[in-house]
Amino acid sequence: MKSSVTISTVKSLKGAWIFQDDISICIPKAKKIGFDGVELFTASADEIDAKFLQKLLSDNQIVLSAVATGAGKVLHNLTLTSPDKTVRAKAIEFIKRMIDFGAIFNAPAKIGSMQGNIGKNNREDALAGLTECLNELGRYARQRNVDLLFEPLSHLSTDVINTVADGIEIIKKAGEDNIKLLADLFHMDIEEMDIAESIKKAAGFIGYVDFVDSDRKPAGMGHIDLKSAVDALKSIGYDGFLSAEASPWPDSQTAAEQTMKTFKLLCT
Ligand SMILES: [Mn+2]
Repeated sequence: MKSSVTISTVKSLKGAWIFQDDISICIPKAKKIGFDGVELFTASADEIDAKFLQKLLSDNQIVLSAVATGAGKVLHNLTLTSPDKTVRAKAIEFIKRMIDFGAIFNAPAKIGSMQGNIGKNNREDALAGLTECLNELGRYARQRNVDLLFEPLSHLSTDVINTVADGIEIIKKAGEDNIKLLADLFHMDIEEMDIAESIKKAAGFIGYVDFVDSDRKPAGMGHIDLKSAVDALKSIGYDGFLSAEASPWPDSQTAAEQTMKTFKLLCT
């Protein structure tokens, strides 16, 4: 398994990112602590110059593990379950640009909060629309030789897809085998009966793991049984990234170091 750490370049937002600053500052820090990769949350796909990022990555001998698409919702109000067809089309375009950007670095795009919320709209229509969007985006990603990551979120964040089982079901319906499940341990702690059992049932589907503890604390600073989760990942032969998508608690540097300590203890 490989380690990664989240970097947000959007200073106006508060969220579960270990680092929140310019990539020229954060990437060397991530390398120094020992991470194999960095995950980026940016306002849009054209915020960062790809050549600049390429140079930073190669100078620091570190890779881009994934790109997040959540800014499409939080900054631009776009979701894949909007009843408004124009909004859905814009959401798809936003994600396609992120797929393009990630693909330069062989990094998949993450779809989490872009699934939106159904609220009082028709659930069947919303899920059918989401399935269609995932199919289109999965095919788009495949043409660029990258996976697409779909993430169930807890009911505190969405009423669309909350559990690993429902995530697998919609991925199967979308019908593209490069669409992988993103297992976020924070969301799973809220929604799953037994995190390790759910991981085992998701064998073959998991393409990325958000490595985080309860209440979005850095791994090792909460009450999730991370050892049993990691052992379950080992048992299904998972060899992808464990990405620290956690609060910078008590501060970025400590959160990053604590995550790395936990990663080394459990995963190597
Ligand atoms: Mn997540």
